[in-house]
Amino acid sequence: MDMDAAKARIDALRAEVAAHDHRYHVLDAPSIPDAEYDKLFHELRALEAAFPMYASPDSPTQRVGAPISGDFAKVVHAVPMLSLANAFSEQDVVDFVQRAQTALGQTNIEFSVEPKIDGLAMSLYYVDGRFVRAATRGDGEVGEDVTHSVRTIRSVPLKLTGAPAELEVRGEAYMPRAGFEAFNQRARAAGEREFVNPRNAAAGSIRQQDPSAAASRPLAFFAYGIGAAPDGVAISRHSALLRWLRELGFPVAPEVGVATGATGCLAYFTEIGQKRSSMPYDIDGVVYKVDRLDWQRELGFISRSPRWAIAHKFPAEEALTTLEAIDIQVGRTGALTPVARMTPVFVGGVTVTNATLHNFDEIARKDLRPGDTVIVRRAGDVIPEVVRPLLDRRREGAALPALPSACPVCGSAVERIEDEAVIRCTGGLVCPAQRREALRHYASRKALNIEGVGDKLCEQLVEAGLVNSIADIYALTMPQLTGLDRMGERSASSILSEIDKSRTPSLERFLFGLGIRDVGESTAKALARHFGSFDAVRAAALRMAPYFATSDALKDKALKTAFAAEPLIQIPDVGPVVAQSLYSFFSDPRSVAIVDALLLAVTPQSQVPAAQADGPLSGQTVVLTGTLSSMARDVAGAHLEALGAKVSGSVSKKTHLVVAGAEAGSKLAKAQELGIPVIDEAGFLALLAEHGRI
Ligand code: D41
Repeated sequence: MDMDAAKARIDALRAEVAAHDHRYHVLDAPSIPDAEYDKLFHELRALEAAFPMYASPDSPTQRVGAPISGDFAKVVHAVPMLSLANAFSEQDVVDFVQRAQTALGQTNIEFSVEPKIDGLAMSLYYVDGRFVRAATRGDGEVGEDVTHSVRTIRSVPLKLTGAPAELEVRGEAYMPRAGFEAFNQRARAAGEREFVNPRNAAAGSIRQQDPSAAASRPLAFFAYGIGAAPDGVAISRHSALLRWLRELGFPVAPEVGVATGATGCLAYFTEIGQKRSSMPYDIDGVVYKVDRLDWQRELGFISRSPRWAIAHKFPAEEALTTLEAIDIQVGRTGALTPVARMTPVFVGGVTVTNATLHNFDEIARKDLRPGDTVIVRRAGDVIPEVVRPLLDRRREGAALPALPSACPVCGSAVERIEDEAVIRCTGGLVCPAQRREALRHYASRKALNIEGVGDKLCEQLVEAGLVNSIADIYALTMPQLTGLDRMGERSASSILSEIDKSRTPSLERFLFGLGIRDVGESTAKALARHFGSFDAVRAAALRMAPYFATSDALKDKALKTAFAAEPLIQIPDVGPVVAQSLYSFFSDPRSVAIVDALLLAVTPQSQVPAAQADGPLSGQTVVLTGTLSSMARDVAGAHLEALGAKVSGSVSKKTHLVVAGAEAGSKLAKAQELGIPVIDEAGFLALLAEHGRI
């Protein structure tokens, strides 16, 4: 870079950094993520180092910490409040530990390890055990007097017993997450400004002029150190100092501990990282401090950071990137889901390129337009989210995407159901996207678990026209498969054998695999357990016809009562929504055709339904004998058990009912002898029908 270009860039960066400083520290309303700010700051510092002729005392790099807003009285810190150097990688930590150990001529030294609270550094000053003043850290030398707000923080002790004559306690004021949520909810309800995160909420609250306003904000405090060493207190370790502060009545983060060497510090980092999302306050890393105070003194500090401490930061959870496009994905049920396509960006420890935008209302609510610079967030293992656009970086002419008027894949009309945010393709299985998704779902691990039939193959099969409905995969042949791109004989034959293996699935996997709307894994399982056979599920679903014949049939009192007594509705997971979805599926000729074709190739395994404690046949013992032409004996038994009956193999005085099929022999004779009621197959089917089993 030539000198002129450097000068221009330095000036631009100074102006930009200064503007962000103002927004962050004075207005408590940052407009870019911290990591983005750090990048600008570092670029500026690097340029200033490379071009020292442009050094200036006015540069934001010459000031550490926050500017003084002028609204508050200034407080000069008797002992400057140092800043913490940062470590961003394991190597940085290893280097830090190595440097300290080499300087001290020691190995395996101990560190006080602490969560790094994402709050506001503060100094609390006590005289004769009385709280007299609180100041923000400010630039480390001079802070602001915020005694009036800090006095309202309930976890700050106002009176100490057994304290030295003078004591300055340092720590972080913060807003617990729960308090932050509640606070923002109230602000929203009152039409007031919400804060972007707990840190800014804490900063904004502390810098409130009106202490009663500060008092209504749920702030808290954790101590992490002291100013000058107090008189008459003999403490030789930082960990002991924290204990002493706790005994004096100061809150200290419960996660603090002691670790040995780089290995111990890194283990602590991992441990806290795992706890992070469940902790009640935001943290942005951990802090390691040489535990022995005499060693701290020996190490001293460089510029404004102690050589004996370092902050190990978690990877940034927010970053800026460009929203390149908003694509539309068509799901298995036809739902059109907008997806953000972004310039790849490293955030929260992974590279993010796509993020679901859920639905079109969400795009409008967030005002996201292709071309926008956006903030992307990814916390812990949470799915990435597009938080918001930076409006001041919006290109002219950027427009909200139009609502799709047709399916982007098959061109079919779309529908939007009232009160639902989703727009759906009406193409059903005409739509290749829905066909592909149906197949992918059917073959997926939790459904039929057909190994080798993944995303890519499903796409190829549908594209090549080999599979139009899931039933078609059972008709696939070797030549068809080997005709596909990149498909050798070996993989083709292993896929065919995997498909073959899926011909006798459990009932629950089969039901789940059909992809019936609103029938997830657990509902499928509940249906399978309750009904025991596919036919029974289908029959129960078809019994729903009268209730969904018109959209307000269920407003009829009598129908509503009958509905509540339906076998399907007895399942805990199943209410009107699932019932309607099941009915729609089993009454739609398109899905019926697929199911019937599928049942020629696949035999879902019937299972013994879980006995119903309060079924219509509860307490009755039933004996099955002879041959039934309409179903296997175990299925018949399963139906009876589902109705609460106990199925027994032998007739006795305790038998309540005998079902006698063709060619029944001695059991039938015995029942007649004992005068026990006997029904034939037709009677049995009528009984099952009466109770909604078929
Ligand atoms: O929890 C924190 N945010 C925290 C901040 C902590 N646990 N320890 C800290 N220790 C220091 C030194 C080592 C310099 C006394 C700190 C900070 N400083 C700090 N907070 C803001 C600037 C510096």
